[in-house]
Amino acid sequence: MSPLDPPPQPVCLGKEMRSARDLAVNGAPPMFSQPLHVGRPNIGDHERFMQYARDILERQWLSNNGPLAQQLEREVAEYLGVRHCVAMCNGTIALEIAIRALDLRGEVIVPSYTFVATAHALQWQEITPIFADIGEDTHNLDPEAVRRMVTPRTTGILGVHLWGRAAPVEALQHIADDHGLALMFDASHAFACSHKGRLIGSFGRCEVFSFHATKFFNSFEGGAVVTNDDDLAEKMRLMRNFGFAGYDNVIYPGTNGKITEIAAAMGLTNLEDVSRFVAVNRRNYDAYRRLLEPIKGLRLLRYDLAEQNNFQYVVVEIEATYPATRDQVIDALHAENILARKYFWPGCHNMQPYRSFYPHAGLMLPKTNQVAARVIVLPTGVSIDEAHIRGVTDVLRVMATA
Ligand code: T4K
Repeated sequence: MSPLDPPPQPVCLGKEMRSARDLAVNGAPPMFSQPLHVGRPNIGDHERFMQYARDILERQWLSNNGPLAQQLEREVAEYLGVRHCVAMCNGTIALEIAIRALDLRGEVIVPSYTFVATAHALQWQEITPIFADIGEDTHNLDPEAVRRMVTPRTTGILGVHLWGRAAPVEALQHIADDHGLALMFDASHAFACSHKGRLIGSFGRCEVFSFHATKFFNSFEGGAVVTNDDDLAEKMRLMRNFGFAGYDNVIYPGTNGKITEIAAAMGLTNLEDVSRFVAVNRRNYDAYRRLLEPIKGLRLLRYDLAEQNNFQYVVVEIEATYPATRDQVIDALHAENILARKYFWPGCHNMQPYRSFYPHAGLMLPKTNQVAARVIVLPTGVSIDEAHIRGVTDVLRVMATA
């Protein structure tokens, strides 16, 4: 086999799971033949993508606001119901540019329970991320905790729609209005998710998506800021292209945040399959829910079924009544070739440089610490089916009786 050949797909070996002796951590063979990953990409029609790729090569236009980048912006804006989509090379740069375009400085309030890029996008620009606690059930910012963190140096609130479930948009908007703060959202997880019947994308001053390979909707690497604010959109378009306003005319400090044509081609391909990805994730989520229900001590994170959800994250909390700790569960699953993840442990405040800057931040973040210590994220997406899910839940069922 050449190193470029696709690796064999993980097959559930379907071993009998009667007792703890059947667990791979106790010396039995693993449940899966190959690693079963969290974050396997959702990929649309291969031939459609190849056609786009051939067109790009023929056209010899590879980057710099090419036709596919523009088409992706139009189609994403239309899909989300916003005036502007400014596509970028990744979600982190999109966050940095949005933060800068909003002229945030001093302190910005963020959750600690998020991927570290949310905090880094501020720190990178020497803005202090101030970590506010989350709700134990929502995993999203707790508005009361946010209010407590406002100081004279605060210029903004950066909410995160974690797992695609909306942050408390209205409560955060009230706090922002009361204190004259800009409100923006990291919507990296929330493509095709709604809040009060409206697709996430048009809340706050702007919202930022990641189109990373592991996200519900991917363009290999990529991201976008979406907004209804014409001036803000214009400023961000300048910033992502070194501040160029035409040949030889730089009118703004900028960086290189451009999306490539091949990334836009992947985005356009996958956009056509959004409803299929939702359907598959929903089917997987329902299977997990059915099979996890009888297992005591495991709590599957629920989605509000009155809203649109992408069901991209199968999040399980290991409660104190479960006979194994969260880390023992992770070790046991990994031994079975099930690469479950501890997102977003240990919380940004326990990562560098924040741990050194604010060694006591955890005192204000009790719920963040509790939730981060309980969560595991299980595999889903278009490469996962019910046989895989049965294999995963069989391991968790046997551990519950150990
Ligand atoms: N804000 C939030 C709330 C975010 O979650 C993220 C990204 C960002 C901002 C920043 O957006 P970007 O700048 O990334 O666009 C992954 C992703 O790299 C990261 O994009 C994502 N959040 C985060 C939640 O997850 P890791 O450290 O878990 O990556 P890694 O390499 O361990 O991959 C995850 C799993 O996916 C593995 O099991 C392997 C599998 N995988 C990965 C890739 C890249 C594949 O099967 N195929 C692939 O192509 O961070």
